[in-house]
Amino acid sequence: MAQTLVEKILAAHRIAGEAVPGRELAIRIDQTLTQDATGTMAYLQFESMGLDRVKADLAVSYVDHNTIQVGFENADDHAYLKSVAQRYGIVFSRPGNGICHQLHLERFGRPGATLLGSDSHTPTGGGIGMLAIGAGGIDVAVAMGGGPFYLTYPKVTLVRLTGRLPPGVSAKDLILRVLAEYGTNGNVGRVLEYGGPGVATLGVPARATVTNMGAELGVTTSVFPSDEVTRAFLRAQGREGDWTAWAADEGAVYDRVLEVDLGGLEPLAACPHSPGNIATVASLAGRRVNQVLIGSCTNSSYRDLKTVALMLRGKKVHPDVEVGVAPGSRQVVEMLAREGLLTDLVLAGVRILENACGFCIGNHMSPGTDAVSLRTSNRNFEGRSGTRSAQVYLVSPETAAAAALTGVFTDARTLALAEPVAEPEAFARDDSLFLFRETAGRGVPGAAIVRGPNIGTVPSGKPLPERLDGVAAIKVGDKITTDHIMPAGARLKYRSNVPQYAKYVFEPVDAAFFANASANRDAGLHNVIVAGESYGQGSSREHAAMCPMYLGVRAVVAKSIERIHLANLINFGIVPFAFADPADYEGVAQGDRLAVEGLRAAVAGDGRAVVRNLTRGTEFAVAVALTDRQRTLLLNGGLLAAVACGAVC
Ligand code: MIC
Ligand code: SF4
Repeated sequence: MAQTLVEKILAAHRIAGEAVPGRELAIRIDQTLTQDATGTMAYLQFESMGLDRVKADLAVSYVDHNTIQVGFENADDHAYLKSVAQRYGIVFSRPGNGICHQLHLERFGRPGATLLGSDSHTPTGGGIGMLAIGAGGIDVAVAMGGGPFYLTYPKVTLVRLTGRLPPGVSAKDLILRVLAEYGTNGNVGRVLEYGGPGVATLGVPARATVTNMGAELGVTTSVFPSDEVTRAFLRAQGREGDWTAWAADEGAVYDRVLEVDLGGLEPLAACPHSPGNIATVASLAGRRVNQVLIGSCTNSSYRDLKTVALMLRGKKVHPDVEVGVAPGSRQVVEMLAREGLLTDLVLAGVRILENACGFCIGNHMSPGTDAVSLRTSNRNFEGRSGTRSAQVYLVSPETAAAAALTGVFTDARTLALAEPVAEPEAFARDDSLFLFRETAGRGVPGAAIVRGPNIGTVPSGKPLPERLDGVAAIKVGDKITTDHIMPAGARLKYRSNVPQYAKYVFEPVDAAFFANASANRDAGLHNVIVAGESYGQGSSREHAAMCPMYLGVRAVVAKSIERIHLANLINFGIVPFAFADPADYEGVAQGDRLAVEGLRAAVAGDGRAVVRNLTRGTEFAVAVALTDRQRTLLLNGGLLAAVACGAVC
């Protein structure tokens, strides 16, 4: 039978389970990646598994998020990550090398392979024809150790592209168009596969922009075929040997098809405060702009930044606009420098930022009060920029450059380059900031691991109690992101220290949560989180489950929960219940005393339970659909606890 590309890659990696949408499938993972903000916990968990080396074909540890180094914490993390990499056979990408997803695409990604990364934008690798998936750190630790990754067998949507992008319109406008169609919730359990004649007109970095921001849809991943364009990209990276052709069979059947004529696209923007809140730039034209930031793992390639440099060449940025450019990697910096394009940017008045996540995660370049900030990154959740009142819009590099010049939203088609920037025949290559390549996969047994005072321990979970006796410690609305649950920005440096980081759980929503939840826990009560639709959108950070677990959270009751966060909750022993009737959400208030008799029995059985609201004298039904493996994890108090007691290996 004719197969989709997704079916082919999954079939080639299947270990167990059925190829039936909705069922659980176990797959082999070829490559793993971590970044520093999730990496320290991932490696602490890997260490606790007692293995002597990594077993995946390739494991890479990147440092790109916490590079600001105010205080000792970031540097402690870097030293720990470096020493772990040496010891266990992991390639270590030093700070200064670039952003994990851009670097992985350039130097390691392989068509047809599977990649699991402890970052939600790992699907960037889909631009090169990989099946690249984001997950919590502990799932990546298991995959590094050679264990399978479990996913729900997906439904596959075909995005069929025709035509060619017009001047001034680029890949960002395509993914914003897809976001306008499908929104940021309700897409769990799907993969987007791109196909059609328009695919051949898009270079690999453009494809990667599209698969990167598939994360904002909430899909498991997105993937492009591997074709002659992919081959040319790998050749230009000196890696043609890694190329193989991958495409869907003629006549493959899809669950859904979205037709997009690239020629009919126009510049778009994701408006505050959601990547799914799409408007045309033309409809915003003339509105003032205070800040323009270009970079992040979505749009920091050579092609993107050369386009910006050429648009700014010989001109000056508007005096009322602060403009920054953060290249994606050293390769990009080197090529911009060699071609004089950095000079163009500097002379135009651009601030050149470090080739790292930087502004995207809100730990620097925060905008001023009420400022309008145009960014080429992928998320504009309220407060993520570091400034609560800022209005962040997500746009293409072309739209960003146009606003940098004019000081207002401007349709980039009016300032487009006469000739689009072509992909180079050869990229500059210097792999000297990748360490331990020679011992990759083997490691250096006995090499010392460096643990500064910022390196904490992973909290261990306790078995699920027979009965839930708790409090609705917080009630939140729809689309609560992991940035709401576990803020990054200025708090990011506490990632390796759970007791410290736990002080900021739900800080942007309810600053009293830590005190209240700690008091409940200390009084022997369980904490429960009550939430609306699409709880846990956004990042893969497992701290959004680990820190609540540390504060005694044993259950979430939500209208719906996003994929990575749901897996993280189970990995940390928190039961992810859904309201059987979403209308019951209205009948619970923050502070209500809640009880579930037979909590263990419900999890061990069909997942159905009744929650008694002791404060109001009411009750409502909840349910959780679990596989046997997930039941075992929850009953034992999470994945690490289940491994420790031998319930899973
Ligand atoms: C993000 O973009 O939100 C992050 C920071 O890269 C996260 C990972 C993290 O929280 O460390 C992600 O996307 O998974
Ligand atoms: Fe880094 Fe931003 Fe990409 Fe997350 S989305 S990996 S913070 S550049």
